[in-house]
Amino acid sequence: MQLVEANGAKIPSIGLGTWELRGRACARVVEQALRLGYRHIDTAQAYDNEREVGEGLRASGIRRDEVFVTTKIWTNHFAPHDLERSVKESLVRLRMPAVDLLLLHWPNPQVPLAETLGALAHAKTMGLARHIGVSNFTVALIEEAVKACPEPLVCDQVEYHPYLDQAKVRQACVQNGMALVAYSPIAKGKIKNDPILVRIGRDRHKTPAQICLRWLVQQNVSAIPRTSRIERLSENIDIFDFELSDDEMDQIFRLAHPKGRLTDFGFAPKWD
Ligand code: 1BO
Repeated sequence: MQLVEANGAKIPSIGLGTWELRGRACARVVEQALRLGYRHIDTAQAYDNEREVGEGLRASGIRRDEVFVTTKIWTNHFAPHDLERSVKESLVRLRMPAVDLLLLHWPNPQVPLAETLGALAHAKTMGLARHIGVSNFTVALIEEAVKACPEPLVCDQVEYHPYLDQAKVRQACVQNGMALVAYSPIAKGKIKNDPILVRIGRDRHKTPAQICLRWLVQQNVSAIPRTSRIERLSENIDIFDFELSDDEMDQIFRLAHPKGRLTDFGFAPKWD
């Protein structure tokens, strides 16, 4: 598995996203993914599945230190004291002494960012996380966070797929030595009949989803496709035996459009 290196972290370029996976189905998909070769699992307090992610990992028989596990702190726990307590609760649910990557799930303007980042960095120095980062941060918020955080931030996890232009966020990540981790990397399945991706896929004997994931990985992005279908797991990691040409990469970049964003909430920041 290829790795994305960022401020000391080595993040496997494909991971399993678990947003909206729950209960036994979640544990089963995590177990199966690890058996098939995944070494990166992404969860969050808000997904209500940390317990099952831990169960799936233990059931897989893969050693804990071989798997890169990310969790994210929900915004109502951003006050410093609360943050530490909530991270400890996540670790109890996961049954792990530490996660590999701990993220702030969304910006929360109600709590001063520097205070939350101080607590996040403290969680790292206490050994609760090997690395820390942010999610759903805009360029301005990345810049503010990098300046305010006493420890290096290794990533911004954001929605990214061919229909959403993330050039500005990507650039800010590169400038700050951070990785971009892409959630919804196949646009929640909306790419599957895209004529450009279908055509490139036909030439390459790959599916549109594989073309999409390969396009991300070639940008040094780590992608975390979610699937509840076991057969899709193998498809999503079978992308390391071919390379898209510059022209193919450009054709896919041109698919972005202003209405491409799929995940937006009232509490989201003003996007770039
Ligand atoms: C509310 C969840 C967004 C993606 O992590």
